[in-house]
Amino acid sequence: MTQEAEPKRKRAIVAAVQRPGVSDPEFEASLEELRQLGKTLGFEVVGRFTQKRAGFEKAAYFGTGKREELRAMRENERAELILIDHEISPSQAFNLAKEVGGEVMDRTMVILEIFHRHAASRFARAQVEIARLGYMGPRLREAAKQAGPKDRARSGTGGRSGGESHGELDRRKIRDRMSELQRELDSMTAGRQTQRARRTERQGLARVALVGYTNAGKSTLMRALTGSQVLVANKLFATLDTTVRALHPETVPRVLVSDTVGFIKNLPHALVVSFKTTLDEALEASLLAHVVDASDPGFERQLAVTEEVLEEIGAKDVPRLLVFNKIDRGGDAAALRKKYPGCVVMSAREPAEVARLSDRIRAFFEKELVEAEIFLPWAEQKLRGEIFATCKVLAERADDKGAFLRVRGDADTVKHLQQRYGRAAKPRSKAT
Ligand SMILES: Nc1nc2c(ncn2[C@@H]2O[C@H](COP(=O)(O)OP(=O)(O)OP(=O)(O)O)[C@@H](O)[C@H]2O)c(=O)[nH]1
Ligand SMILES: [Mg+2]
Repeated sequence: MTQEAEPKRKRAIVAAVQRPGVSDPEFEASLEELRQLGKTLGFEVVGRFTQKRAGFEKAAYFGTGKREELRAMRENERAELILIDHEISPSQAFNLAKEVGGEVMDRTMVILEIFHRHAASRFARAQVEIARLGYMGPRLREAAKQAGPKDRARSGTGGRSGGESHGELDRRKIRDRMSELQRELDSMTAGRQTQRARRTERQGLARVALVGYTNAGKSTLMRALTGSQVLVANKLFATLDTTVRALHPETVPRVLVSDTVGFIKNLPHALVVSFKTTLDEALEASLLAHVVDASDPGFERQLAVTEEVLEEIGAKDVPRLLVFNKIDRGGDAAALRKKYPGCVVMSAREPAEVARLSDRIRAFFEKELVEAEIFLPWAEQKLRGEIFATCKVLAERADDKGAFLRVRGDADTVKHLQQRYGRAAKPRSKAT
């Protein structure tokens, strides 16, 4: 794979076939995004190469004449890499590289490589590796097929058991490694679920998740809303893990904010699947703050892509708060407010606007709150802390059996507390 500590940046050409249904602006935006993705990987993008075509050429993506042109351009520009703005088949990639020279990376490969480099936690690394192996498997098979007879002949004399070819051996290794990683993930998921259950119990259920296209400003808002130090970077897919913090200044009950992995057009399916676990946690939120970069000319497409991915991972029905961010850089605030009623238009750089967003989030959860009375027997006083941490206590009175707390809190939390202490309050004599 591409090396980390390279003295000089690799030169790359972005290339794509424009099919009939794809408009020029859409096509341009997508190529520009691929260029950004390439830059995120540290490549120097030295050229762009396109062809209008009814469809992808079956054997090698571009038509015959165009492959010749691309080869000449690559040699001229001394480019080592061709980045293709679609996911192409293993044999297309193989054939194209053979004719054009250099290394061919398709959009999926580029995104997988970025995720691979940015994955920091054990959890994220395992998720990315599974997705990568799933992607690499068919490509190794293709390489083995192309090496064909030679590969077989070697396997006869080599020390491999059972007469396996290179291809078969690699395939088996990949399968084994994938199931090993999956087991690892499953055990980590179990741990995370317990943690999550504890957290829910301890801290209440008011959760808002920041979701949206990559680079929209989710982590910046997370920092501003919670006063925490999460990673903010002007690169794509800076965040791969879900982090959770309390909305600041803290309220009772607390509102928890989570930051999530960004979305992108044609997010490789393997990544959607493997990041579902990470996103699940966020999607248990009662509110999704969908952050959109209002200053990006392609924001509407990005908004639509995010909605599609949310639907795909089963979050279609979670209430949304649409947040148009980066308005200091550009965008038409009045038009946005008109077209998207109820949206927030803001800049994460303006503390007053962050405070307004914070108020909107609080208001959402306020509406969900209920008022109720919780009875806390004298013997259970050590649990007062939990009530005070999860609900706002409005009034308190007491009799000889215990305390009665008038609280305002999340309906589920209040019910849970009432059941827990209410039961303990009942006389035990009648119980069998
Ligand atoms: N001008 C301006 N820049 C902003 C604003 N919000 C965020 N940014 C910048 O946009 C870039 C991306 O911000 P992040 O918060 O890392 O974006 P993200 O949505 O978390 O991105 P991923 O983690 O890659 O999905 C950073 O350079 C931020 O400083 C804003 O309101 N105005
Ligand atoms: Mg981020």
